[in-house]
Amino acid sequence: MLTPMTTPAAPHSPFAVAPEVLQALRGVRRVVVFTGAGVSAESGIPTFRDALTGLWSRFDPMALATVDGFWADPDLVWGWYEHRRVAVHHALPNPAHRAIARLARYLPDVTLVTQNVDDLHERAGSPHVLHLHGSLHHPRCLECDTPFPVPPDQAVTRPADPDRLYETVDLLPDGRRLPPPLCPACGGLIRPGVVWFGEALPPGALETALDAAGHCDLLLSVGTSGVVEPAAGIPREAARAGAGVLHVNPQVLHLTGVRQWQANGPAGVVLPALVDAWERV
Ligand code: BJW
Repeated sequence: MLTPMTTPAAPHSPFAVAPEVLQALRGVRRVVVFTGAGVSAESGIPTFRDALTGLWSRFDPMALATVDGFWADPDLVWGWYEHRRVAVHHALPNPAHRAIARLARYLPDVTLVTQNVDDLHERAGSPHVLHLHGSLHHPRCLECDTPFPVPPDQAVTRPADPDRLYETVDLLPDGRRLPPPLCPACGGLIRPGVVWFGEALPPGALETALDAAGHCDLLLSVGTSGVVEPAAGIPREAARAGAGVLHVNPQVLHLTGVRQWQANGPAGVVLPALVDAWERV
């Protein structure tokens, strides 16, 4: 039976968790939390596909988020990602990240799987985060995969002095083109540590996430459009295995299948209320 819950969250009021959702939370032990860009939206980090504010409404994903785009214009791509990496460093975890970290403190088995390339779950206190799409904070060599450590709070570019690994630069408000540093091991271009379109996910990450989804009682899907494969298969796998799936999203989703619910509102409002209610059931 489809049980939609579409109670809107009024600004500045606690979110009312629907009785059928509370019922679904009762007795749950194994939980997968699956997050997307929406969980970080209230930290000021743009999503990808929201109309007007999403990154892909302003930037071309084929030019910026593919290996071919990087080969075509490495300075454009490196500069864009350095701008985003430093912006994330200055952002703070929001109540949604903190509520998810709190969940793991009283439920026996919580697996946190994120599509996000920021580190806000970790900074909110979640100790083990499975990053399906890599991380802005771990650039590496395009050719030999050697990690290339960077300062967290400053953008870097190729140095004029060949004895140095990089030089730090000030960013302009809208970003700027920056030649990527070169790998000290092989001389290859340093690339962002994220997963671009057409690239494989980090080894073992998808398998671990699918295994957790296939053995959970409930999957909480937070702030994702669910259009990017193979990540979108994770909630599907939980549903296939008989778990309940609860979607947290301000947009009303068109759900099909049994034991699917939605809580419509910003994650930073819905999740603290949900976790409060969960602690009491
Ligand atoms: C809120 C909120 C608030 C707002 N609170 N919520 C099958 C069919 C069709 C295509 C494919 C397929 N299989 C593979 C593909 C191709 C492709 C793909 O999926 N394309 C589709 C888009 C058409 N997939 C790939 O290429 C993947 N690789 C692959 O399949 O490789 C195969 C292979 C195997 C072996 C060897 C070699 C290759 C890789 C996908 C990589 C995705 N990368 C990106 C960019 C990362 C780097 C960067 O940051 O720049 O990852 S794309 C982008 O989308 C990013 C995200 O992680 C990902 C998902 O987006 P997300 O998180 O769902 O964000 P949005 O913006 O879409 O949604 C936000 C949601 O939040 C909305 O619903 C809002 O309403 C909501 N929201 N405010 C709660 N306050």
